[in-house]
Amino acid sequence: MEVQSRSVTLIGVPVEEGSGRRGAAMGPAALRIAGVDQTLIDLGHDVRDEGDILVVPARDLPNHPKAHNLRLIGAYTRALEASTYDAAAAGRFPLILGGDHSLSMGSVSGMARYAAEKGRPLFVLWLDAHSDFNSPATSPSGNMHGMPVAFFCGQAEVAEILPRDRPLVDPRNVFQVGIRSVDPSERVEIQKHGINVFDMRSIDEQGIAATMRHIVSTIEKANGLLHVSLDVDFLDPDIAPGVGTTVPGGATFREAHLVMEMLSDSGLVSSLDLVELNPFLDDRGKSARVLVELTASLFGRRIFDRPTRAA
Ligand code: EXY
Ligand code: MN
Ligand code: MN
Ligand code: MN
Repeated sequence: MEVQSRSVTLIGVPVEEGSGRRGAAMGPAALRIAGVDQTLIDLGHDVRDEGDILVVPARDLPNHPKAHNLRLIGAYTRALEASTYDAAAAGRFPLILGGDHSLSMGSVSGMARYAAEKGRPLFVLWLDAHSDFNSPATSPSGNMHGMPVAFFCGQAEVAEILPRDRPLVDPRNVFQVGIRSVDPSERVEIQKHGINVFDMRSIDEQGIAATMRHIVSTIEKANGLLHVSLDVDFLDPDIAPGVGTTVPGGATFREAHLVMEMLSDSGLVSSLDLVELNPFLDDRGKSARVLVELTASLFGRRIFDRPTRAA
């Protein structure tokens, strides 16, 4: 299959205050050092790097005991919502270099606004050990990187970070793959709201290829756009130790690549987050390199071209 050349905008988001520990702010730098831009250029894409988003805490937001650093996370959310939307509206592919997972409140909201303007449904593929469906009311930690899915589905309102009438993501359009660490209240909420969960047991039983075929065909039938959010802890800690929330039993190197290769073939993906990379915890750049390799697979790198299947 011929790889379509894309215009890609890199947006660095050095946020770590959603995670409750230091280090993820170095993520964008590590991904650049691992060569994310040149890798995409070598694959034939047009790459523009916007540099890092820098914000000051939003003074109109309250301090909140159960949503730590709300004023700062709120400011990042607003700025990234706008940058992501602007890149997509300019016909470019927003590639977000994180930063902790709270940034997806902004990137997904920006894509939801773009999709709504296009009259197409937005789907989200959440590749993560965690379901990230807490709200300030349910969170055991108060860390906002555990809240983005609830936020962009309209279930984690705490103060007006974004306009309340903004386009939301339908929870039934969210696919979570690789899940293996869910809080008791999240378990209730994700089932109540109809999130599609493919936990690690389901991947063990069905295989990742069948899982991805199902997801891709669902999105194709709906003529949807797809945002992919890749949390480092989706991967097994053996291949990606550079993250603050490792959980054993994650996706293997080949499972993760097959996800990206099948997504690449589908042509459905319109935006990507690379999140939770903590270079301070990494092993000689290993996790940053894996993320860049996976991005290359999503953008068309192949071992061999596949024969075109007969219709
Ligand atoms: N569920 C836990 C919490 O809300 O505190 C842990 C969340 C970890 C989130 C990481 C980014 O995926
Ligand atoms: Mn996450
Ligand atoms: Mn996670
Ligand atoms: Mn609810």
